[in-house]
Amino acid sequence: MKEYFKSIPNIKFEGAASKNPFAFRFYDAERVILGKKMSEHLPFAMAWWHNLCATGSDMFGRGTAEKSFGETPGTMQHAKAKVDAGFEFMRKLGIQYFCWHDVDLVPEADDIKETNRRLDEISDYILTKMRDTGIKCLWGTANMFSNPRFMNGAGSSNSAEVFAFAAAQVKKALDITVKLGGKGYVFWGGREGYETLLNTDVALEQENIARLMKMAVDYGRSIGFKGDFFIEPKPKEPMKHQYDFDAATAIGFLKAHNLDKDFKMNIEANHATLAGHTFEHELRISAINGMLGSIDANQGDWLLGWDTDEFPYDVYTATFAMLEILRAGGLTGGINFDAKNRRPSYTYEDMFHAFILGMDTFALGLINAAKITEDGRLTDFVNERYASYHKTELGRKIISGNTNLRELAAYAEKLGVPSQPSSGRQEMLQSLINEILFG
Ligand code: XLS
Ligand code: NI
Ligand code: NI
Repeated sequence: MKEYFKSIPNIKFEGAASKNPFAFRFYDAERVILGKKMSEHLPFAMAWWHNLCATGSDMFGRGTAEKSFGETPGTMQHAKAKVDAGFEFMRKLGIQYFCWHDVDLVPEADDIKETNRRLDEISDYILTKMRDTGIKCLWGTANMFSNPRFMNGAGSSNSAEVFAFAAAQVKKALDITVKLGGKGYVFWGGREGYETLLNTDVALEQENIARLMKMAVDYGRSIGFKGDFFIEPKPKEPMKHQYDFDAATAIGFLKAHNLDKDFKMNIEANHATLAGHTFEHELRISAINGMLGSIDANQGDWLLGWDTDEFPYDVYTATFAMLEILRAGGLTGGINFDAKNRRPSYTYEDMFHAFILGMDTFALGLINAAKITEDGRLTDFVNERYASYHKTELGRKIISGNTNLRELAAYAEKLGVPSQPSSGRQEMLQSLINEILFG
């Protein structure tokens, strides 16, 4: 069997003092933290598109990275070489899962029947690799944003024929997800939005997206898909207004259309910041609604207003994200590196450096989040801050729903003025975090 990344060894944990660039300093798969192995807390996944397909091309220039893997792009030989290279890559890093779009796996043909035949062929091949390595499918999805037919969206297209093609792609992507034993199926509404209200029937578009999702649930369940459907919210890019703006919007949409039992959120860090939120905000909103499913791990750049999809490097953000994930009792999905190398980092070595960075950053996040959890002072502070709802008769009446405006108004009048709420102590708490992390 051809080895694609010959110069790169299996990446092992060597500890913080290691100077080896091809080793983990913090990610130690077997280390037990809060009763679970790091590898169970951190079900890492490789994104087929960024890692095996993207060459670093952008609006201003063509690719810098060579991803032909010795075959001609656009052929099934190339598709198979990507499978071989991808599995070697994941095995060398100890990555347990992968995620894909239909058109990442095979070149799209002019005729959908031929594309589907290619998907059957490649998924047979992927299955043999999965059996050999034990690596699993985290989720699959249909790319309903690259082909020009989706210029106005997929479920939200103005064209019923395009809607039918979207349905056909979702059906096939679900077939392949089930065949590969995927834990989830993702809807990222790439072009499900609009540019101008002047030409858009927003109500019909949103209802049609819900119809497509409902059909996906019905079909998926009918072929034995037991996993979660995920919505991956994003506020903009490529469209000006995207309907799944953020977690709160997507959750409201799912509830309005009775889809909330089958769907959870797939939260992407860079999408959170594009929506004007922190990553941890989106995780918290999902978790408190019982819908924290999976994450797309990456980070944006505060100076750039788009989805730069950088590998996670910011340890504070990873710490607060892992704190939310621990509080929620873990993810039903996993941690998919929807991230790409910077364009000038174009070699095979850089692909490994990027994953080492991302995996070590999340390992640090987990280690730190466990320390904050075990320390307990943060939780105690928050509990104490809301004590008036738990420790007084008035508070208990309010949160159990056993009072009304008349009774509360009478209470307020008797009181005259409320006592001062306690200080938020933000700066003290930030110092506390630094003490736990670096003390
Ligand atoms: C794009 C999205 C996309 C989804 C999968 O911004 O992050 O990559 O994760 O379609
Ligand atoms: Ni994503
Ligand atoms: Ni994204």
